[in-house]
Amino acid sequence: MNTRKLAILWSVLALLIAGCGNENDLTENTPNGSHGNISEEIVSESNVTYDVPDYLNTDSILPIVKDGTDITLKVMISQGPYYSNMNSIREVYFVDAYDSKTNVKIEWIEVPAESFGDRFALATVSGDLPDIVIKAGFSNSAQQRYGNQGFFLDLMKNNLLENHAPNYWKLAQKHPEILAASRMPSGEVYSLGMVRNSSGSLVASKLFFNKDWLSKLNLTVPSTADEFTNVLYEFRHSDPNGNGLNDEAGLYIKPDHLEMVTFGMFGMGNRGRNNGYIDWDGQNEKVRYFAISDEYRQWVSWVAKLYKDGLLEREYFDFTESKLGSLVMNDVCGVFAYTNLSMLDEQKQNQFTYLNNTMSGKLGENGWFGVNSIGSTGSYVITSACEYPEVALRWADYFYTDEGSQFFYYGTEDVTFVRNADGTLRFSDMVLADFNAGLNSYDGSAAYVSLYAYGNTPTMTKIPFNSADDNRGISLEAANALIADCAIAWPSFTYTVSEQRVIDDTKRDIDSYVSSMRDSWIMGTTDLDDVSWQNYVNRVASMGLLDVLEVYEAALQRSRENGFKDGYYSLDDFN
Ligand SMILES: [Ca+2]
Repeated sequence: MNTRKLAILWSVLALLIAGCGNENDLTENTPNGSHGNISEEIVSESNVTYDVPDYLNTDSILPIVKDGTDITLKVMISQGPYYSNMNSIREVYFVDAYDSKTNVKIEWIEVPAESFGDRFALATVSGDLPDIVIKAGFSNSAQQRYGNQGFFLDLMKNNLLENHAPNYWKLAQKHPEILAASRMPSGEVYSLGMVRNSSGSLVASKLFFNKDWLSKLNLTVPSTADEFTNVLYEFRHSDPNGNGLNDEAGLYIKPDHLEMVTFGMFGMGNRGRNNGYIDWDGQNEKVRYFAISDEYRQWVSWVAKLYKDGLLEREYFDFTESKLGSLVMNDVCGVFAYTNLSMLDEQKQNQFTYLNNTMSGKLGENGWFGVNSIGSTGSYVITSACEYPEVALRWADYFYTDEGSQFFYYGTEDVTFVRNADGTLRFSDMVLADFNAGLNSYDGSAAYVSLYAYGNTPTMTKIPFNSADDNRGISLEAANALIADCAIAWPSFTYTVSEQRVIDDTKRDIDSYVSSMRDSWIMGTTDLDDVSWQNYVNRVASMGLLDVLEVYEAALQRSRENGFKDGYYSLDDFN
């Protein structure tokens, strides 16, 4: 492994690059703040007067603080795979290079992801809080708890977020889901999240079809539920791989992906997947728990029949990505759904095509359940110990610009990455040397450039800067074809403490009962007859469903107050 050599090289390069400066202003907003030594006042466009600490550089987006300023921030990072194997996080190109760009020194506190929760809890007790926490993925309820205890800084206070994270703020104005996802019921925002502003990352599940098999059997990509069932039947029974054996598999699909790609044609899951079986009942204008709807009963009986007829693989409950990969490589799998095609080599990927539109059901219902929200939270938190919150916010805000996004994911052009003729980016041969020599995985090699591996970063997923597998090739084409049929997804909402209790207890129990009934109906261990169904509906009601719905009504109402509007995505939003 050449990583030590790389690390030395990085530090030499960082010195060289530091001299180049970075004058490209990507925002019209002027940074400003309310902390530290006040030397001047700036009036913003909205005529709000605010104070700017004298150490902040206000002439350009970088450096963050003026030359000669001595500011150190303590950043606690939750290290997943790849990073925890390194001798030091400084082996990552980003780390020293960004220090040079910002004039801000970072003292890294490296904590393995497995022990992060305990380690951070200890820091709150010992009073030794870092200034910033990155990649920890704090849940909304954890944010609320630490926020209420005074450990996390409220970024809405003194308009910190608007003034010192102008690029994040601009995205949040364009996509109100961002604040709807992160704003607490009492108004605080404790974290920045990953902004999913690409169709590839929004469409969480894509459905793929073997082109050769379709053409051999004279079939087209399905547009209705019946056509889909027929494709499954013909693939299973008409020897599309042409070996004379009835060896073709039925649909082999992860259970949650089966729901993501088929609920829509049964008229369910019309606000994305972030809130489980909760969606919007447009007719009655209220939230709905659709797992007790007639539509859900029809869906369960359809799946049970696929299972009984062998059109759904018996082992789909125990889905693994590697098994799917091997079924496809052995040419016995003609249809599957997944986030992307990374488990296949490029030649195999090119054998697959995708839906042109979402499939429709008997009454013409369509839509897609497998949709993520643009807004998420928990990737970047500033603690109450931070003396320079405006610096800390600007440190992350850069990653929500095009230029900063490119730097975050890929580093520096002609050093860590090169630009392809079509405008996409790829890591340089030097970065991928270990990968090409078979000594490291692609992601493992990329982790020596960026903090991105395993996600949870304060970034956006805009193309071409984020080129995760979802954002490339046929997976991206499949997402682009569906995105206009996808309703804007509700984010994971925030709850009051008492509402959270209903979600954690009542809803969890209901969901768990619902899953067990679903599985026993699909496998045929319980008959899905009127008596069984009515008992199930009654049981869900008796477990406290009305309380759950009430919580969602309140949460949805708050998200609307934060600007969330129903609508559909448009591909143009992301180009
Ligand atoms: Ca065959």
